[in-house]
Amino acid sequence: MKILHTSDWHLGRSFGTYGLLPDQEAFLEWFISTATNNEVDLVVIAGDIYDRTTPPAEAMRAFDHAVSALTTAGIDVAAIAGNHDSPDRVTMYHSVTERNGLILRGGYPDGADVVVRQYDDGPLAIAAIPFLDPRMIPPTFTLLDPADGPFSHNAVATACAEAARGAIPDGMRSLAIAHGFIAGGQGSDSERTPVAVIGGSDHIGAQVFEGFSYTALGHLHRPQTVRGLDHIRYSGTPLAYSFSETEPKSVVMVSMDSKGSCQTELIPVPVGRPVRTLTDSFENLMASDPDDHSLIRIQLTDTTAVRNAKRRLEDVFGHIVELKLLSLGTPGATPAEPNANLEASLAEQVKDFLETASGLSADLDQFDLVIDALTEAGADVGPVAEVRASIAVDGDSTEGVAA
Ligand SMILES: [Mn+2]
Repeated sequence: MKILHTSDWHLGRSFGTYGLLPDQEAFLEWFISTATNNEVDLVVIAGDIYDRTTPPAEAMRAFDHAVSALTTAGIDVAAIAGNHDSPDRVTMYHSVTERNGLILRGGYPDGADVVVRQYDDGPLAIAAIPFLDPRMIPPTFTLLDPADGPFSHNAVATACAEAARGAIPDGMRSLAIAHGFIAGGQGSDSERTPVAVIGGSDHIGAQVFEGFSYTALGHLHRPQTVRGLDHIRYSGTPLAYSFSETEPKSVVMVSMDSKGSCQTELIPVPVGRPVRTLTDSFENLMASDPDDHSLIRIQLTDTTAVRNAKRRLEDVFGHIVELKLLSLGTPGATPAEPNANLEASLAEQVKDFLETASGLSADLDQFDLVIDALTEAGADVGPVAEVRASIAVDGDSTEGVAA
C-alpha cells in the first residue's frame, strides 16, 4: 500500500505581511493530484493543520476542499491535532467523517486510540497520537496516575504509545502518527514552543515509537529522519514559514508491504516561494538582479537611515517581508553602554545618542533633523554651532567612535 505523509500545513498563516493562503491552496491542488496520480491509499497529516486554534473560515474551507477531494477519490485521510490546533475543533463531526475515510484525532480522549483500516494487501493498524499538553491532563485520563505528576511530554507520549501498541492486533503492520519534538531533531525558527521549556523538557525520546512499522511525525519544519531511521520521519512543512527554512520542501511517499516493511521517497513540492536573506548596502541592493519571486528579508548595512528604503527596494524585490537597518542593533552584538549625560546640553545628548545608536560618528544631516524637530517642539537645545562643529570634525575620521 502507499501512504503519503505530510504535516504542518499551518493553513491561514501569514509570513510578516504576506498572506500565505494562495500558496497553501496551490500546494493543496498539487498534493491532491500527487495523491490521486500515484494511487495513494492513505494520506497522513501529522498535526498543525491550522496555524491557530481559531482558524479563519478560508483556511477551514481549504482543508475541507482537500479532504473532500481526497476521500472522494477513495483515499483515506488520517489527521491529528498539533500544538497550534484546537483538538475540539479539529475533531468536530469525526464520527460522521470517519464513515467516509476521514480519521480525525485530537486531545486526551484520543491519546491511545487505534483504528484498523482494510486495504487491498491487508489491514493496517493506525495509532494516531495527537499533540497533548502535559499541563492539561484531564482527570479522565487513566494512563498516568496524577499522584506521579507533574509529567513531561515524553511521559505522556510514552504512556499513549505503549497503550496503543497493546491495542494493535498481534502481527498486524502499524502506523504511528504523532506531533512533537523528538530528541535529537533539528528545529528551525518557526516551531513556536508550546510550553515554557527548560532544558529540553518538551523532548520526546525516539524509543517511544519502537515497534511501529512507520512513524509519521509532525512539528519540526525541516524534513528529516529520526536517528537515521528511515521509517521514523518528519515530512517537514510544505512551504517555508521562516527565514531559516531555506532547504527544499517535500512530502514523503511511503510504500509499505503487507508485513510492514517500508520504502520511502521524498517528493519535492514544486509550488510556493523560497526565502532569501540579503545583507548589503541600500545602494548595492538597488543595483542587484530583480527578484519578484522569493520572500525577502533585507538587512541593510548602511550606517545612516535610508529614507523610504522599503518602498524604493520594492522596485527590485517584489515581496519584502522584513527590512531592518543592522546598525540599529545587530542580533548578538553587545549594545553600547547607555551614557546619557544629563548635565550636557540637549544638543550634546543628541550627538551622543546618534553615536550610540549607529556605533559610528554622528551624521550631520540626522543631527540637524533631530535638532530642528526639538526646536520646533519648543525645547531648549543649548548651543548648537559648537556641537555641529565637533560632528563635522569627527565625521572626517573614517574610524568609528564606538567599537
Ligand atoms: Mn507544531
